[in-house]
Amino acid sequence: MFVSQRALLHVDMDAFFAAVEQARRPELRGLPVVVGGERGGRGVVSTCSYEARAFGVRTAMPIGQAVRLCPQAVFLPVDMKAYAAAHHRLVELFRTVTDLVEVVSIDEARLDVTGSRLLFGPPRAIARRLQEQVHDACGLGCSIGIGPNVLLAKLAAELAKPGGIGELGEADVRGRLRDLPVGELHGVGPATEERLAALGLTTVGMLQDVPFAVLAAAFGRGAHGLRQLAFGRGVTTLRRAPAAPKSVGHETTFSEDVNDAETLRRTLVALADRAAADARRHGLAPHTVTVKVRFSTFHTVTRRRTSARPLATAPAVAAAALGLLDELAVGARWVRLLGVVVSSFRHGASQLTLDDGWREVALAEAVDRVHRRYGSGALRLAGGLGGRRGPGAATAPESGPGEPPPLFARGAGDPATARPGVAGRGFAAASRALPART
Ligand code: TTP
Ligand code: MG
Ligand code: MG
Repeated sequence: MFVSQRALLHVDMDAFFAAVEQARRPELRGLPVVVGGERGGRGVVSTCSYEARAFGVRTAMPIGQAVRLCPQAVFLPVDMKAYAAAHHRLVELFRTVTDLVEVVSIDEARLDVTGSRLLFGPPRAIARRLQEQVHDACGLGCSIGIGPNVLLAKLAAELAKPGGIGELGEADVRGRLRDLPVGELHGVGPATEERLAALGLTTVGMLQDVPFAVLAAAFGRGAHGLRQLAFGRGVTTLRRAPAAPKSVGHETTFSEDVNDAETLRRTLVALADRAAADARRHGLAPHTVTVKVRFSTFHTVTRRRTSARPLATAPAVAAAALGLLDELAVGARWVRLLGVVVSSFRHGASQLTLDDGWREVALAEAVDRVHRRYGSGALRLAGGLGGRRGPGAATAPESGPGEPPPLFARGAGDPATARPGVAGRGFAAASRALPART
């Protein structure tokens, strides 16, 4: 009989970007490799091989400092195309173990192997096999954590770095976990760590034992979350990617009919912007754009165009939509409704980073993030509505969420500071080096 407890694997690649460089250039294996920019450049370290870490080089460190610490290191620019390709190969491999795979970041994934045990044996055996497969297929090393929930599995992976397999179960919560520094808990950021230290709480055990009232006095509503972390309680079910939609679109019914070409064009660009953003949120890149025009007579016409190349960005969708509007020769007729739909999704948007257009995609994704955080009026395409909404902006309902995974995993959110979107340690500084995140 198998125990019914959930078995999750957390896979995190070792020195991911640097390892991809070493895998494709065998002469770099065993050498200190720093990824983030050329020697003499002004960037920061994205990551470095463990050989470079031995010299004190770390993620988010200015390249100049890395050069001083380890002058003999090989300094390489970020090649996102190569890392994204490796990421896709890895995810495919993970899916051969279980179809319950949650991609956490470019180098991290969670696998629910609860049901795979009958076929592949105990979680540790599955993890060992997976490490071998990752090595054989991609020439990369990874660390794997096994746990009953995402928190313990991730922590186990971190403790097993590099190259190991670790396991943390319920029994460890009152055992091994107690001696760990609080900062090891995913979700306790540096600020919280400092505030805990001010209370004299430096280990997980101390955080378990401190009277709740003390914690509540210092952290208010964050106290509960901290206590949960201290006892290794985390989510046990993985987020599956939502089913991909066949099309996404937006339409506007004008509060008063419009026959002014400029207003129509600006409205269309705004609609294209939103449709493109929705597609990207689903990780999809459309090949087809459809424009719908309903006249004041209620007569409705549509026109569509399919392009061989994916329309990965809002400007590409907008250009196609404007072309279609021209073809529809609306002329001086009064228009009641305008709509843009994108469809024919063939590739994930993240795969588009493999094309030349990936910088543009990255920029568009950054704009999406600003929209999500500050509202859709925060940034607009030039040529869009210029901050003013079209006359009567009655738009179709937003398509569902389903955000693509972040490039790098972040903390589970710092429950004590509870600021959504605050990046994990070292993230903000290092991410500046990456066009994808700026
Ligand atoms: P990590 O998994 O945090 O680091 P790593 O894989 O390089 O090393 P480790 O063995 O400790 O897991 O991040 C994955 C990749 O994301 C990393 O190779 C480079 C990139 N990255 C940045 O570019 N900037 C950052 O601030 C972080 C954290 C990661
Ligand atoms: Mg990693
Ligand atoms: Mg990682």
